[in-house]
Parts: sequence; structure tokens; C-alpha cells
Amino acid sequence: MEFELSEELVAVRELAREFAEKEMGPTAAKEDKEGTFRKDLIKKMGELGFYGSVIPEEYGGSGLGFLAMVLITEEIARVHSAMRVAINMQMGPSLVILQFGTEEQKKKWIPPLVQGEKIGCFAITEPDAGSDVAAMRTTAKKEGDQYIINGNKIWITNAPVADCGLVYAYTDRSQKHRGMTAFFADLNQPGVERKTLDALGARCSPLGELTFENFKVPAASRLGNEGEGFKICMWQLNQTRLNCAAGALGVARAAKEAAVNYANERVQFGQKIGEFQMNQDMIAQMVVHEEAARLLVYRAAWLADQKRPNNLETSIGKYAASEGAAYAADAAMKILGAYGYSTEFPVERYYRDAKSYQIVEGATNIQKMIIAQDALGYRKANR
Ligand code: GRA
Repeated sequence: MEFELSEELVAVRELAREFAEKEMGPTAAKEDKEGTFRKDLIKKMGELGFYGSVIPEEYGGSGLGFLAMVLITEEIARVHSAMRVAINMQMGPSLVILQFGTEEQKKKWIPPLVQGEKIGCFAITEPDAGSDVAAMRTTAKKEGDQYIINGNKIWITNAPVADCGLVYAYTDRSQKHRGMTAFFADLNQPGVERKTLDALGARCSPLGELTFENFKVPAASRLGNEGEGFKICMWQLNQTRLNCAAGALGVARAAKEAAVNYANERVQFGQKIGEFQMNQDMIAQMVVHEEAARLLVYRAAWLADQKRPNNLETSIGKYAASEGAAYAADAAMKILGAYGYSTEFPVERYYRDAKSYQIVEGATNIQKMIIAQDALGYRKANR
């Protein structure tokens, strides 16, 4: 078993770390308070190749792989978790088009997504379809050489700003999940209404609703065949889930670093508070949760780079990393006390951002369900 990263991967990680610390660190807190959308940074990250590590060179990527994507994502999330989300919005749609799209779709959409020139998104969730993806109500009706899409998507990252995105809808509801179809649509067209929504964390990552009212998309924007949408969606979630897992690692690490630094400086009752065993207990748990999660997330990425199934391993990694991040942020707040609770210091941001990882891309209970049902032999996760 090899635990060393290649020189190339170490260099990619350094590049992402330096970029995050220099270009995001100084302004992350202010932007978070104001909910600033940094389109310029999204472009810069594209230019540095942060979205293209899983995309072959012929479509503008570097082909470095999933482990590279995980390393980049962790470094960005450690400094500015909301900006990690941007990686998923550019990379996720690109990967789905690469896997299921026609040559024309690949050439048209992947390069501008990977470069950060067009802002991407994916529209799965609806008011009555969160964990239960198949319960969605959006429909796409074929009329001649186009589809007419009607429905309402909610909690969609980048809804207020996306140029284009994956849209999942039913072409035949009577077929249940086998009647769902995937589209990659230009969203700057009539029939798309947007509404911005606020949230507790990741406040620089625009969130909102997309309402489709007789939204006409050319039949050529369908991905795969009619009825393949659910399968495509599950495939997509397996990729984008890995990015979330890596983001959670970054937040866990940031919270641990803040707790360790503070415990080494703060003196109470005549000694550094790191000397108190109850704080050591929390620091030990933070370290172990984070390191265990990191190995699990790296393993899931490594499997993807070996072109081997990794649905189970991704769910295990995402569960461990998001719970690890939530534990670390909670413990850091206990160690920092009022300085943790204060909006003048970064730990409260880690705390708010950490919560998102227990919810997005399959909530913790969905990951547990996938893992347990696999272990019990009810439903294989890697199929
Ligand atoms: O036998 P079949 O042909 O009918 O196929 C079944 C199954 O084999 C069918 O789907 C197939 N399938 C899969 N195929 C390939 C299921 N899972 C997979 C897979 N991983 N790969 C139906 O299967 P089923 O198991 O009966 O489906 P279900 O019970 O309806 O749903 C499964 C499940 C609950 C796991 C699924 O719906 C799910 O993952 N839900 C969570 C939804 C989620 O993750 N939403 C994320 C929203 S987007 C987001 O959060 C953006 C965040 C952005 C950011 O922060 O980066």
C-alpha cells in the first residue's frame, strides 16, 4: 500500500493551498458576511485548472484525476468553504456530459465550464423531492424537436447566477424512476425564473429556486436516452458527493487548526488551556475523525482513478468527513468559547459551513442507509 502522494499531486495541492491562502483568506470573512459572489475568483480557479483535473486534455482539462480534485477541494474549503462549492458546480456537470453526452455536447459545454467562463449548476431537488429524488414532479414534454419543461427546483446552488445546468425531469411519470430524463440546458433563455434564497452557511455560494414555465429546450440538449435520467442522476451524485466529502475535510482541518492554535495561546487558571485534559479529549477526537475521514476519502478518489466502482466508499467517506467536520467545528467552538461564538473570528463560519455537509449531496442518514443496506446485503452500493 502506497501512502505517498506523487510529486505532481503534492505540487497541485501546494498551488491550491497558496491560492486559497493568498486570494481567498484575507477576504473570506467579509464576503461571507455580505454574501458576495466572486465570479472573478471562479474564473481564476478555472484558469488554474481547479475544475479540470477529472477532465481529459482534449476538453480543456488536465486529466490529473479524482485524487487531485480531492486535494484541491480540501485546500479551498479549508480557507473558504463556499468557494469549494464552485468546484462542484463546474466539475459535476462537466463529468456528466463527458460520461453521457454526445461529442457535440462535450465540445460545446465542457471547455467553458472547466475554464470557469460559464457558470454551471445541477437542478435535482424540489420542494417535495429532497432525499427522495424519484419523487420529483418536474416534467419534460416532447414537442417536435424540442422539450417543454415545467416545474420548480429549490435549494439549487448557483440558481441565481448559472448560465447553464443539468436539469432532471420526468418524460414519463407512469414509468416511475425509469421515466426520468436528463438535460443539459442553456438557462439564459425564456421560461426560467430565478429566486435567491438565504442560508446559514456557504453564504458566498448563491442559492435559490429555478422555476421552469414552458421552458423550451432543444431535443439536442437531452443527455442520454429518455428514461435514463435517474441512472444518470445517481451516477452524478456519486461524483459530486466525493467533492463534498473533500470539502468537509477542509472545514474539519480549519476548525482543528483554530482550536489547536487557540489552546496553545490562551491561558486560564495559570496554564495554557491545551493542558486541560477535557480540551485534549476534544483535540484528539478532532485529529482522529479528520485523519480517518481523509484516508477514506482518498481511497474513494483512488478507486475512481483506477476506474473501479466506488459508490460505497464515497458514501463511507462522505459520512465520515461531514460528521468529522461537524464534530470539529462544534468542539472548536467549545474550546474557543466566546471567541468561537463571536462573528469577529472564523470558527463560527466553520460551524455554519460544517452543517451544510451533513445535508448536501445525500444527507448523513442517506449515506448511512446506503452503507447499511450494502452491509446487510439488501442493496449493493457498487452496481
Ligand atoms: O433496478 P433499476 O433499474 O430500477 O435501478 C435502480 C437502481 O439500481 C434504481 O436506480 C438504480 N440506482 C443506481 N444506479 C447506479 C440506485 N442507485 C444507483 C447508483 N448509485 N448507481 C432505483 O434504485 P433505488 O435504490 O430503489 O432508488 P431510491 O431508493 O429511489 O433512491 C436511492 C437514494 C435514496 C440513494 C437516492 O435517491 C439518493 O441518493 N438520494 C439523495 C439525494 C441527494 O443526494 N441529493 C443531492 C441534491 S444536490 C446537492 O445537494 C447539491 C450540493 C452542492 C454542493 O454542496 O456541492
